[in-house]
Amino acid sequence: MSYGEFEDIDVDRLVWDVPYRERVKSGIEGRRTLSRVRRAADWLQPDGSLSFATAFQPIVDVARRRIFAYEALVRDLNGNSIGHFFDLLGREDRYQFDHLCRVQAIKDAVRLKLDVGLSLNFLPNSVGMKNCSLERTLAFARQAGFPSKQLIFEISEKEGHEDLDFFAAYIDSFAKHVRMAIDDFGQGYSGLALLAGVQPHMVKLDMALVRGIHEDEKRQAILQAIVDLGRRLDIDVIAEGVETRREAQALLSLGISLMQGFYFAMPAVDELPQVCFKDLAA
Ligand SMILES: [Ca+2]
Repeated sequence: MSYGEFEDIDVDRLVWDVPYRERVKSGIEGRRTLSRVRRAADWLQPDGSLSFATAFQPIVDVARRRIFAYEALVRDLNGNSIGHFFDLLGREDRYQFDHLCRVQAIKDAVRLKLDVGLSLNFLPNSVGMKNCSLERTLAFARQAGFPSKQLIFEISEKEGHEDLDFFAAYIDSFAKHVRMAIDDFGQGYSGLALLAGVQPHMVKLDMALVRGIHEDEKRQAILQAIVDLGRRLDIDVIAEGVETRREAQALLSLGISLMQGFYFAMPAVDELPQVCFKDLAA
C-alpha cells in the first residue's frame, strides 16, 4: 500500500499522542489524520495504542434494577464526542476507523473486566468490506478473550444502505451468532422496511422519539405500537436519550424497561459508570 505524500511519517508518530481535534481543524490536517487512521489500521496488530478513548454508558434494565449492557462510544481524550471526525474521512477510512473504535472498545472492556453486554456501533455499509467487517470485529473479540455472547452490534440507521436486500440477509445470518440491534430506530433510512427484512434482537428508539415522551400523547401512541410490535416479533425495545425521571416513568408505563441516557449515567472514559437504582422511576 502506498501512503503517497505521507511516506515519510515515522511509524512511532502514528501513535495519536495529542488530541486530534487540533489536527483536523483544516482539510490538510484532516487528510493527514486520515492517513494516520489508515496506517494505524494496518499497524494495529497486536497492540497499537491509539489516543482516542472509549467512553462507556450503561443501558439499564429499570424493572430488574440492573445494568443490562454498556454502549461503547468513541471520544477524544478530553471526553468530547468525535462524530464530526467521521465526516472528514473518505469511504474506506471511515469504515476502518469505525472498526478501530470497536477494537479499542473490546480492549478497554477486557481491561475494565466488563461482565455484562458490550454494545458496539457499526456503520451499515461496512458489512461487506474486507478489513472492517463484523467478522473481523468478532474475530478480534475472540482473540482478546471477550465472550461473543456479551456482544451486541448496533446497526446505525443514520447511514443509507447501498443494498438493503444484501444488508438484510447479512444481518439476519449474523444475528444467529451475536445479538444485533437496530440503532436510531425511528430516525433513519429504512426503519420498518429494514425491520421487515431482518430479525434483530432489539431496536434502540431514537432519542427524538423519547424526548418529552411524558407529555406527548402522539409519540406515546407510536411507542406503544413499537412495544406491541416488539412483543409480537420477540424484539426488545431500548429507549435512548432518557434525561428525566418523568421520561423514565412514562417509558416504564409503556412497557419499556431498557433505557439509556443522562438520567441514569453520563458516558465516562476509562471506567464503567454505575447507577444508583434507588433513585430510579421503578
Ligand atoms: Ca448507538
